[in-house]
Amino acid sequence: MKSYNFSSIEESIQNFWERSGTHKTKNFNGPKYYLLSMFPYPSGKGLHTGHLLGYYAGDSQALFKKMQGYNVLNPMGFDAFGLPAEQYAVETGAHPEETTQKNTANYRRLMERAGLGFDWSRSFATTDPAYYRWTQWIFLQFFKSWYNEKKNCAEPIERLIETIEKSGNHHIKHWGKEKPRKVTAEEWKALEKKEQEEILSHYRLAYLSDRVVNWCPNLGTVLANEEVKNGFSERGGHPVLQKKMAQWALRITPYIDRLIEGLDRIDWPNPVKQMQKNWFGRSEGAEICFQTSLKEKSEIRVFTTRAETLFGATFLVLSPEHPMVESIIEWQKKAIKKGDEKIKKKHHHLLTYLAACKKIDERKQKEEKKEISGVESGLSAKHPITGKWLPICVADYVLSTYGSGSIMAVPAHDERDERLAKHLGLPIISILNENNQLQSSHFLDGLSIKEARKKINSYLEKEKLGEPTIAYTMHDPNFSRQRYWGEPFPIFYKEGIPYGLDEKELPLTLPLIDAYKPTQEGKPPLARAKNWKSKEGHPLECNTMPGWAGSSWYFLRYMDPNNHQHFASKEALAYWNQVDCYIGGAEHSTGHLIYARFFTKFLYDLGHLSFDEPFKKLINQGMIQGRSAFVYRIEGEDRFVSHGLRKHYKSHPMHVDIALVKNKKLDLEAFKKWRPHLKNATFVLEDGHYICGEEIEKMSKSKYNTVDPEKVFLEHGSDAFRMHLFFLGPITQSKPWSQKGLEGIDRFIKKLWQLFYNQEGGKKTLSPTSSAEEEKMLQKTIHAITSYLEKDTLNTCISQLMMLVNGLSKEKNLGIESAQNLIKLLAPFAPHLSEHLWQDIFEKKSSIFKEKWPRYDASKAIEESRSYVLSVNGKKKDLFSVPSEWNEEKIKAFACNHVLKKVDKNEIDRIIWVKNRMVNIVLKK
Ligand code: ANZ
Repeated sequence: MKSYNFSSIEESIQNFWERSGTHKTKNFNGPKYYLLSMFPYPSGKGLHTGHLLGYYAGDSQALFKKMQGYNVLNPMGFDAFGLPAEQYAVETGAHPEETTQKNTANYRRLMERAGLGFDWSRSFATTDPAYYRWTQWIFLQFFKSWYNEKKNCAEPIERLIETIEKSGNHHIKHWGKEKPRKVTAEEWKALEKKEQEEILSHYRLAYLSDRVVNWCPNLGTVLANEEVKNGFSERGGHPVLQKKMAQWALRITPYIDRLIEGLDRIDWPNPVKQMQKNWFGRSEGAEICFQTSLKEKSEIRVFTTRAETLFGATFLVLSPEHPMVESIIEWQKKAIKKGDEKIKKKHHHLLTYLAACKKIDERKQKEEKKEISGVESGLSAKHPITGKWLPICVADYVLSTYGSGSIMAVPAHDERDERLAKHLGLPIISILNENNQLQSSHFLDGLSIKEARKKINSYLEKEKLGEPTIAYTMHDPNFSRQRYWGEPFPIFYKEGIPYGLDEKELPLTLPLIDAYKPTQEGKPPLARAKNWKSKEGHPLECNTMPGWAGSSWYFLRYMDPNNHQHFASKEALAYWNQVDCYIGGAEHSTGHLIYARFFTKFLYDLGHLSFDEPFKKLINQGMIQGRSAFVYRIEGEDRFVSHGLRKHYKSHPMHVDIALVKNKKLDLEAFKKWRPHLKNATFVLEDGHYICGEEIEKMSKSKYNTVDPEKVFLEHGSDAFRMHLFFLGPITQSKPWSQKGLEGIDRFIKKLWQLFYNQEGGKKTLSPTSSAEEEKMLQKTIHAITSYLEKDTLNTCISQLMMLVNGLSKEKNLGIESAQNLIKLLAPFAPHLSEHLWQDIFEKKSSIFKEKWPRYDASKAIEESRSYVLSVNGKKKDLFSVPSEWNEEKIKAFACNHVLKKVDKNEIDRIIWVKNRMVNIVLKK
């Protein structure tokens, strides 16, 4: 081969890998390393450069670990349930599985073309029934478990039933907002099955709850918040209403403290840990009880983190959705009947206010403008200590989803309370003096804030007026979707009560249906299936699971993907254990990475895993940004001005396809072809060229700045692509694509090629020995690349390789050992080329990845030596050189040894050492 022909080399090496099973991983084979890249959703658009950066980074690490002697697991699969395939099905009637299979095959083809060393024998898609059988099985475990607060872990629901049978449920903590009915052991035994089930549902970790959802009647589906824009569906622009529906939820709340604690034990980027903490939004405070004059449900419990301000509370505020609001309306109606004119007015205000609050878009706008609004209800509540009556208001700055959905307003010390107090003309009492000590606060007067908080909290607890509480911003996530393309729930209903299917009946596969849309009555698509019933004829659940069901545990399945008895065998789980390094985009910081940790902790509680954190180390790859190109159209004309001459014209920029631009110069003919309506356009040139403007933006088709990986494979090869992506900058940073840099990599590869092949394509002769200079260069590079790989700084690995190749190019006759070490160092970064050189130059039959990573030998890496004059009694006798890092003692000893043949050791009186100059041996007189 005369010159580097990447396309034939890459093809034949990929065939070799496939034939010889180079990247296949066996279980239980020495020390392990589990490297995982986040699996993609196989969309119709195909792989993009950003994906590839992450996969390449993971792959190079995997290859490196392999050569270091680890048994490496580096798998890939597909997260294939989801909306785009379903939408396509709705539009075309094609089964989503067809689209999914087509896209999956395309992704795999591209990944193979990219030379990624995944073990495809372990691959699966979350849509495979053999996989989702276990997703359903895990859901059943959630359904069949509860959270035992005393043991702080999940347990089978049978343990709960045993406890209730013994001593009722009075002392058992439940986690939901709605309270379960409290029963004694005797009462429990007397209950009907249905009633018992109702109680248990308050404890199960998968449970049904009425949730307010975005319901779009025209589309007949529930939409995620992101799919609603200003009260209308993003797709189709139909009105969206808030509607209560029974939805499955997973009880994550009992796990939040453990999820926070676990963050201290994992090597993850700090921003991700912080984002998760913010998402949980843990806040320690107290709930304080206020009584109203209502007969039923007369109590309001407010959540506060500032209990010491209790004497500064001058009114209470309920969120518009607070259940007490309905009772207040009833109370108002009664008062109006009795002729209370004041309440009549307040009633009217309240109804108008509540109607306004239902319009989500208006509410959002208000939030953005930080406007405060609210109304007085006319009802009051009694201060638990002073007994004063405080007005109860309704205002939407109090969120129904946080704490208890109601607050005590302390307008002197809280800004929003103050604004509402002024708006409604309610009193403001300051309870802090200039020294920040409590005042106007009865038995708290004179105390510091900290002391006062402690005192009031213990007082409230003792008097049963309140209790310490922890509030979280995060809620139990909704696990139901009204869609077709998701896992069916292994649940059937008997007399309206949900029951789990027998595990032996799994997988419950998706039924065939006539159209992938809701029924006319607005039931989910699965309701269209004929005979969607359990074996006994009970109706099956018609919702399906959300996209994140399958992605929350997939890393466990790769360990043992073909197991039919269990989601993975105990041995495989114990051997592969945690993922050692997980690579993926930062957009998954809160969703996926919280749910995967949650599932892991749950499976750990049930004894299925021996670890409770899934990913030991996490790396977020940065984004590859696009380098957009612009032309400047002169206003009102079909004329364009070159970038440097813009100041002379009034013009506006227009994106131009980067394929038409080389070194900032626009190909005018190609441009006219690209935009035929501008074929008569003229151009104001500078130095004979049209120079485009440039800007770094997100890569996107609409900005004409995308880089098609297939084109790069075709024009430069995948090894060049990989090294170029690394060389762009640190993997964790976002950085712009550079076409020029890619050409630099081509030159580097060419230079490397020429170390081994002459102009005619013949192999160069290698010397049996390597020169000291070569060895020095190699050892330095081994040391550098090894430590950079450990630190994941792949960009510097490439520059080290470049320096090495430059250095070696100056040597006349490359030594065999140096050449072999060079190829090994190159292997994780240019796997095809290295494999080719290994087999062609050294006529090896087995893969380079079976070779050991070169070992750093410090003694050969000596940077420089120092020469010293050796004198005896001040007379110059000899010259000698020693490694520069030697210390005084070592040099003196060396010098002595040097002269010992000539003089007796006992004759030496003393030794004088002058740094970097001389050693003078003074003999006894
Ligand atoms: C009295 C008080 C006095 C408060 C004061 C603050 C300052 P974090 O730290 O975020 O947990 N609050 C409670 N529930 C709320 C809800 N559903 N919607 C809006 N605000 C709510 O904040 C807790 C504080 O936010 C609580 O403490 C409560 O107001 C308010 F000088 O109670 B505070």
